[in-house]
Amino acid sequence: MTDLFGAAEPAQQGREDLAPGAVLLRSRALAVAGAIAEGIAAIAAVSPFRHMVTRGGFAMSVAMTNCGRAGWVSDRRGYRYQATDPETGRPWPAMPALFRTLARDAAAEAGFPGFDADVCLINRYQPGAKMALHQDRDEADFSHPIVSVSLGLAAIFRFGGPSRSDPARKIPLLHGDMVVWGGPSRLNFHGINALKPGEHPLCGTARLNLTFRTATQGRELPAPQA
Ligand code: MD3
Ligand code: FE
Repeated sequence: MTDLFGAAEPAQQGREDLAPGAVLLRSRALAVAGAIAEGIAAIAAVSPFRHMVTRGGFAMSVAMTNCGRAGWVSDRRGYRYQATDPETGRPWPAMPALFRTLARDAAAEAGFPGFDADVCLINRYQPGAKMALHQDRDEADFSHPIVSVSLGLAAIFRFGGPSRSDPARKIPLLHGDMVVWGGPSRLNFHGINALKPGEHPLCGTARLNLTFRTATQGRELPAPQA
């Protein structure tokens, strides 16, 4: 960040409780942002970013890939977690140790010790890309939080309540910010406003978002369908 006079402005740090169970950790991932970006590039070299289609057949504006024991997928049959990448027919790339540890440590700081993510969904936003208001309910057990990391261009996050019609608060998510979404906030509606164009030194014209999830709980995953 630079101020009006071009001087470097230190990124904001610290903890903010957004709602019961929802904890914003400003700049928590900043020190490892470069290593995360390298990890994402290695994952995307195996399982490339792609625009999945919804059940209704519309391509999502956000491009996605995954790493871990399973990955979140959407197609004409709906949403699910699947052990293989439908584009490659191969298992998703393994989750880097740095990713798992970062998510575990942030969750513990927010009051959720022992968080052990088995899935990391990676979202890539280019200018204009957005995510409509939704709930995350495809995971096996909502007692576990979701942990998010934002990299690159800033976005406006909309954080609502347990009902779609609840008022939504607008929160800017900046490069390096982490949020732990657990407890009573786990099923709150949320979304991302259309990304504004810009240039970021590490991520170029994009915003990257990682969401760590305990999606499978070690249970059998549905067999991939041809
Ligand atoms: C609040 N991603 O992938 S991360 C998603 O920035 C998703 O790409 C957004 O929503 C993004 O499903 C937001 C923040 C987030 C993730 C899960 C939540 C917020 C949440 C679950 C419950 C409440
Ligand atoms: Fe979500």
